[in-house]
Amino acid sequence: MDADYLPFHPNPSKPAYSPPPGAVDAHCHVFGPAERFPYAPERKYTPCDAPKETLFALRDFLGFERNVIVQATCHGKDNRALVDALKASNGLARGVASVGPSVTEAQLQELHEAGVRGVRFNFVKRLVDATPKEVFLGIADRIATLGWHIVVYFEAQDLEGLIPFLKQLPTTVVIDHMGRPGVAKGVEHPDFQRFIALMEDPKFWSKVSCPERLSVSGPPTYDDVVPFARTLVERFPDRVLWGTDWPHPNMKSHMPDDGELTDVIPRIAPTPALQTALLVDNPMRLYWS
Ligand code: 0GY
Repeated sequence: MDADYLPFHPNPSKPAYSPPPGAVDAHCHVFGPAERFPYAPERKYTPCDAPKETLFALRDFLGFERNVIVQATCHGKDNRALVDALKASNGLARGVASVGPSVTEAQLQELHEAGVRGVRFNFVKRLVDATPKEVFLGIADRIATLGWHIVVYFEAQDLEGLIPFLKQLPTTVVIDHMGRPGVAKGVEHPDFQRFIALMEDPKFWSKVSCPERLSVSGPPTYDDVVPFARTLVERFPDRVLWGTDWPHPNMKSHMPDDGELTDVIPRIAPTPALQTALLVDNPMRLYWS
């Protein structure tokens, strides 16, 4: 299978916004190279290779100092490309892995030593076949003892049914991409208000990321996504994270310019204090303490 989505932007622009010293890109991926780290047979899409060297160069170019690299579904539960990138990062990257119930204690320990601090549970039906909740709960209990947290990815229409499960999880729970709100509905819509109500529970964190996936108005400014992210940043300043989502897997509509994405930050976090919380203090507390 050849790559079936757009390649990442070959030449992102330099952002006008300068992230504060120590800023973390807390949601990004590495893919392949396929000849060394083959894609999972069960994958739902095939990415183009997005190697660690390119990620680290982008980090420096955009003005970030660290990365949190998240295992994406195209690599399944084979975390070797992730571990390889973490080991090459000189301590400047942490990871979120994907594991199954058969993972051994030794394997979890090895992931921890490489810099993994969380697991990802994916509920997006176009990306994965469903995993029984009991399986996730079993994994959750095991990783909780390592001090890890859980990253969950779901779409807005599935939140209501997931709430009892999410409340049951024994660790901090980080929700990808604001729970993927339908931005045309507006911030006041009951769907996003349900998400905000969940966030009132201090065990939940949100990534205020991925305007490129959520926007109807589109690039370069992604205006319709800004009020959603800004609402979360202002209301829950100590429990929000930001990431580029490079290399933007599975994007078919357009490929974002990572410089333009970085320039959205001061619009969703309008003060230096909010920017430092979002980009430095929060990710450092969750991934490096
Ligand atoms: C993202 C978003 C997507 C893909 C994945 O694991 C994945 O394959 O998360 C998506 O298609 O929305 O965060 O990378």
